[in-house]
Amino acid sequence: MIGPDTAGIAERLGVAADTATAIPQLAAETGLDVDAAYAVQTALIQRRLDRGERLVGLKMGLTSKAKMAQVGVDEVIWGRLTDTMRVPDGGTLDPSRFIHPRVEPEVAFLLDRLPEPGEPVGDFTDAVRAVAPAIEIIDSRYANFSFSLPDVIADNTSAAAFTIGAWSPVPDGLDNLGVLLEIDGRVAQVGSTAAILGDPRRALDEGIRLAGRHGVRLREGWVFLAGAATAAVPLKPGAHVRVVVEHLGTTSLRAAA
Ligand code: OOG
Ligand code: MG
Repeated sequence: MIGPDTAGIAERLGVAADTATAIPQLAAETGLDVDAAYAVQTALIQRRLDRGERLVGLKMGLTSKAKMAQVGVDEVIWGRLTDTMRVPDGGTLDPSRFIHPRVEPEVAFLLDRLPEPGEPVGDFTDAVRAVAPAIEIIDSRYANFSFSLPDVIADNTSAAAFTIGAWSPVPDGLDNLGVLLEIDGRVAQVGSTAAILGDPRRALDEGIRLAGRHGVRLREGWVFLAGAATAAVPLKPGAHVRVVVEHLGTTSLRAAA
């Protein structure tokens, strides 16, 4: 039997993102399983690299129960970040570039030298140079933000944009820091970094392991988003978004009106 048309599916998802036009789910119809979905994601990212974008990091998805429940998928997933997805801290982003963007509070790691494939991470402070509060903007290319596990993997785990606050040295503990997502000065979500796999440091182990299965190695100097600590909130035109992570500080962005 001939497998799913990886290049064709990546093209459909790429055009959906480029034109901010939602498409129907496609995994069931094309027979996409998890492995084939990561192959589509690779082709989708290659399409960006071919037009000059650079790979700058990795993001985890569905590392918290709140996120799993919100989208009805309960497996940890990972996706890729490119340079054009980064919005400066305090910067403005044009929400009309997206279909139905949502924002979520995250913790970012700046990666240092990582162990060889198959070796344990060992000391977290050897693997991570610095940590920061972050905002991820997600935008499913599927209508109604509705997808299956292979659908969301193929769609680069809904990655759209991200903002990172000032980097801090790695603190002693990261496992129980308060997290706040504010929209226009009002609290939209509250949580704790404990929601991220019990401890966001665990997300790095998972990222190394899961990406390694598909031949992807994390690189020194890359950014790593550990996954959202709370459910995501729609990003409306004109909104001011601020994330606070206890001890790590804040980061913000504005959606153009
Ligand atoms: C999938 C991406 C999930 C996270 O932090 O959990 C994610 C989605 O919710 O569309 O980025
Ligand atoms: Mg996220």
